[in-house]
Amino acid sequence: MSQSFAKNTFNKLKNKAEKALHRGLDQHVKLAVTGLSGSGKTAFITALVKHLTSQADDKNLPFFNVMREKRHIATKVVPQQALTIPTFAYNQALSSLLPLEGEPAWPASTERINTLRLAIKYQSNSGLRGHFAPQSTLYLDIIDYPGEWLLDLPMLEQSFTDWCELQYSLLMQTARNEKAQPFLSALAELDLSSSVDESLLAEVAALYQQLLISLKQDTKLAMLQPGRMLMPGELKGAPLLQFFPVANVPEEIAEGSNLAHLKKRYKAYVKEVVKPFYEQHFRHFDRQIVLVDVLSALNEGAETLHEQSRVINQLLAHFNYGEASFFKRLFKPNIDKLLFAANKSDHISAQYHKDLALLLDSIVHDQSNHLKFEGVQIETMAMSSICATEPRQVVEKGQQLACIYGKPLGEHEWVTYLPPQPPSRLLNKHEWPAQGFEFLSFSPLPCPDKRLKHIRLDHVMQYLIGDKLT
Ligand SMILES: Nc1nc2c(ncn2[C@@H]2O[C@H](COP(=O)(O)OP(=O)(O)O)[C@@H](O)[C@H]2O)c(=O)[nH]1
Ligand SMILES: [Mg+2]
Repeated sequence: MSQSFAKNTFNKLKNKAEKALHRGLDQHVKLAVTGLSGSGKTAFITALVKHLTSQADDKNLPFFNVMREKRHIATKVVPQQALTIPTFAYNQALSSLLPLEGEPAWPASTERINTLRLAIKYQSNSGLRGHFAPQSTLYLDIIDYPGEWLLDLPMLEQSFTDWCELQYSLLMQTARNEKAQPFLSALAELDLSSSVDESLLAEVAALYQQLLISLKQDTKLAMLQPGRMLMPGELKGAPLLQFFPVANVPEEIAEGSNLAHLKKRYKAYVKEVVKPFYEQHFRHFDRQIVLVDVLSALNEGAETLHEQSRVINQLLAHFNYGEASFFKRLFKPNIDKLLFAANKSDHISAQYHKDLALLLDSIVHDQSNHLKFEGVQIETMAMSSICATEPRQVVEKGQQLACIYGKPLGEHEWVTYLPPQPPSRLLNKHEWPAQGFEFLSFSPLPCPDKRLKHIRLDHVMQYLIGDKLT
């Protein structure tokens, strides 16, 4: 009697302890997803959620250990904790890719930060957790934010004068100069030292904004600041956004002048837009994936690819956690794993995926070495969140050609197409092939079985969160 009483109590206690332990062992990870607009953030998050919530098995995700080891129990979307950030429109995105009727289409693009929380329930496989708490839950907060915002990072360290020097000199480059003429001539007519004329400043700022937008659309150049001019969101029309770089900022700036206002707005932008983003969001991220549309950059040419490379390296320099790092002192970021993914690898044949990964690797190589030294893990991969093509072997003149089959974006005919081989390292201008590169974009494939296909999304998952699911 007394023995069974003791046993009972013991079991109760054990139960309680398990529950407490269980709670204690639930983990939270903030995974940030970024990349320039069009790099595939929406598609990536949609695919991530779809594969985890309804295609989560070892056949579909063999390189994701929790799947291969059959320890995944179930994943579902749960209410997010951040109440001020819009929720990622998962159902909307999915129904565009898997419509009940009609043709599938890529989800509409979003330009704001948004978030979604997943609860991943799994069986622990080791040690303490495995023994006491057979089931654990990983709460994964996925945060989607425009890469354009990240590009404002260097502004935190630049005075208005520094910023002008850099940005104005960029406008003198051949790639930008012609497009910049309307802005530059309006600027030439603006008397910077006369007393402020807000509507005039707004007009010139609008020309500068148009310039940034057209550079982005037509050239895919990446060094475009301020980033919020490209994605104003709720700041649309705010005076805070109405500034632009000028040539030769004098040391003495007359109070109340046009120039004084530009400087004031620049400072306000840095303080009230750039800084809060890092304080409220960025420094709380645990893991970061940066999606890079390498193939589109190759399509644009050497200049665009080199600029993307410079931008990535500038970014990485800011991730540098060395003691002396300005960034570290200011924000103490948490990110301990960083993944650069060359996305949309379904646009090329499987035999070239390696080249694509090597190319991205050669872009991040120098800076990544510094980061690794500081204990940040950094990796590059070629992947595709949502496969829009199928491989096709074609024999031509006795030769096997690895082609892809799909429906080019905006067209009605399906094509079998032999994509070019991407270079496996950053080529300089002289090495660039005369005919350039042409990689096609495709519409999403119809999926009668309601299952999305991916390329190496399981590797990506393993790298980003695999260690949290052991
Ligand atoms: N083939 C292919 N195309 C993709 C993939 N991900 C994105 N895309 C294409 O890139 C476009 C932009 O993607 P989106 O996710 O909206 O980019 P975001 O602006 O970064 O959110 C899509 O409309 C697709 O055309 C992918 O995995 N494979
Ligand atoms: Mg998006």
